[in-house]
Amino acid sequence: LTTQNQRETVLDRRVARLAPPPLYQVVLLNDDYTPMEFVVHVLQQIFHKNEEDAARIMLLVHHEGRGVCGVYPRDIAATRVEMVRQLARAHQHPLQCVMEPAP
Ligand code: TYC
Repeated sequence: LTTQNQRETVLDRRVARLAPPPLYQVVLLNDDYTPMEFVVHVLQQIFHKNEEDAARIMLLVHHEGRGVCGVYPRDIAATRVEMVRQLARAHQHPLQCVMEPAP
């Protein structure tokens, strides 16, 4: 006879054995031409940042040359990189976005 508790224990062990997915950081790169307002818009629309965080990340990239917008499993990171590239292209801005394994 298998009790409900025993079945839950088996399930818990299976769940616990799943390795966490490798994570990737999506990084925005600075350039001299993309308007600051456009970068803030990208951070709000694609990375779901509030206006304050979006402005903070934009200024970090502006001053430091690059900055992390978010950390995600591979497919989600890749999709967001592609969305940034498409939006930048559509508006003819040279904004660059890359993904790299999270340290
Ligand atoms: N450096 C740009 C400017 O002065 C602003 C900018 C910020 C561009 C962040 C790209 O990822 C970027 N208009």
